[in-house]
Amino acid sequence: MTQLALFDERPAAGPDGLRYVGDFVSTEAERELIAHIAKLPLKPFQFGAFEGHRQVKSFGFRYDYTVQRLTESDPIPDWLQTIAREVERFDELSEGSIRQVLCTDYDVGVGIGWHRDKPHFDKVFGLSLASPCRLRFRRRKGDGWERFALNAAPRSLYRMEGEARHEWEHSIPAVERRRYSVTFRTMKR
Ligand SMILES: O=C(O)CCC(=O)C(=O)O
Repeated sequence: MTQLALFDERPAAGPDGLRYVGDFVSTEAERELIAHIAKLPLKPFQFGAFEGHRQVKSFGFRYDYTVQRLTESDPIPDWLQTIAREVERFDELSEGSIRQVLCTDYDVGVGIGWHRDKPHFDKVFGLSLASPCRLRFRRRKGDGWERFALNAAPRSLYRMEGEARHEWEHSIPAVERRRYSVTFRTMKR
């Protein structure tokens, strides 16, 4: 499923631990993934008493903000296992390292605010589908912020580990066209 990379490197001046590759999946695989995601019982992201505008479905585990802990979710289905194995090979991880998968549907005008992923997870990979987004990064520097942004093209994959994952926050401003993403996470030992 992996295609010839447009580039596969730490983007110039980007945070350490950020890796990006274009055309990680083919247009056909992208269509199939979107068709699968569209059939999922997606629900608005629950943040305690608040609801986000993006629609999500977790597999493997999900973080429950009400009880503030990780809870088990439905097992990762075969169609996501296949792509999870591709992601593991891309980052030379052992098979089965990815134990959490999150499918997200961002309607037009929806984004995600500044955050770091929960500490229970280790490496984080994001597959972008259907439309591009601006993946923004920031970390404290003196009284201000050090900033970086990456244009994540449809079918591309990014990886966050090390500083990009633990020191920098990331966010996505409101998307102009409907975007789907599949987030793959390994677990902290
Ligand atoms: O859609 C994406 O690529 C980012 C998702 C994300 O940051 C998250 O769900 O925590």
